[in-house]
Amino acid sequence: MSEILQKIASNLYKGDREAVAELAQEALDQGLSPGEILADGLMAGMDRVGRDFKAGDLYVPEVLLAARAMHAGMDVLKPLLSEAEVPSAGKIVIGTVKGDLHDIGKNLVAMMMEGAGFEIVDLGTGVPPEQFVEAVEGEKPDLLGMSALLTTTMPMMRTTIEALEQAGLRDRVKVIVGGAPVTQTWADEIGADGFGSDAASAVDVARSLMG
Ligand code: B12
Repeated sequence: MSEILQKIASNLYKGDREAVAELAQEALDQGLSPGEILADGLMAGMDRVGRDFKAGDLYVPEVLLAARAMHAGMDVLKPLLSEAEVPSAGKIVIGTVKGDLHDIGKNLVAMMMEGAGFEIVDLGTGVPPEQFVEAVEGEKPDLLGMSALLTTTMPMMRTTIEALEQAGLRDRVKVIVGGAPVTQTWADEIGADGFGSDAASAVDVARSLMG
């Protein structure tokens, strides 16, 4: 892998957002594609952050700094990703469920989906079922993505799916779910259409549901 991509990954890991933004621009100037910089620079760095965080070698403040650096790199790539890569892969409304304020994973999923050509409507965090329903009605997305990081907020996913059913909108949208405590078994149990254990598999699932 090229040296500059490794530098992007290691500066993202360190949470140095200025360096990540500058290096992303430099990589573009060297002729690397935005997709390559995203996958082998930014995501590679974030994967390492995720692994070390799981192992207890990194703590929350470091994860937040790395996420900020990821955003800085994405800001450089975003305009190019949206015009250069796949035209429009589909539209997704995404949010973290009511009662839950965790958004690092959801933001990563949204960024990866955007990189893969999806149009994103991000409702943010603490999104109540009725707001998801309203967005499905108004935005007419192909997919609805819900994130939950707390075992106490996971049931909100089921409540939201039920609210979609009650509003007569369930057949209009494919529902995908994710977040650290969420599993395929849970997704099946609540009647979701798909589950993604990380941002890359979220994109794969979204693509396969789009046919
Ligand atoms: C960072 C963090 C916080 C930050 C959140 C900052 C932010 N802006 O998000 C802060 C400090 C604010 C926080 C607060 C709390 N937290 Co917290 N937090 C975490 C921590 C350390 C990391 C979560 C994270 O960002 N991971 C990194 C991302 C990249 O991973 P991810 O979220 O899993 O996302 C990936 C996948 O799951 C998937 N994915 C995620 N969403 C989606 C959506 C879709 C559609 C798809 C397909 C895929 C997908 O793709 C993502 C990218 O790969 C976890 C510990 C852990 N190991 O998970 C605890 C953790 C989730 N928190 C926990 C708790 C208890 C809390 C608090 C209640 C603490 C308190 N007493 O106040 C509050 C709750 C606040 C609230 N109401 O939400 C517990 C939950 C326990 C449980 N089983 O319910 C955990 C597990 C810590 C622990 N071991 O106790 N937290």
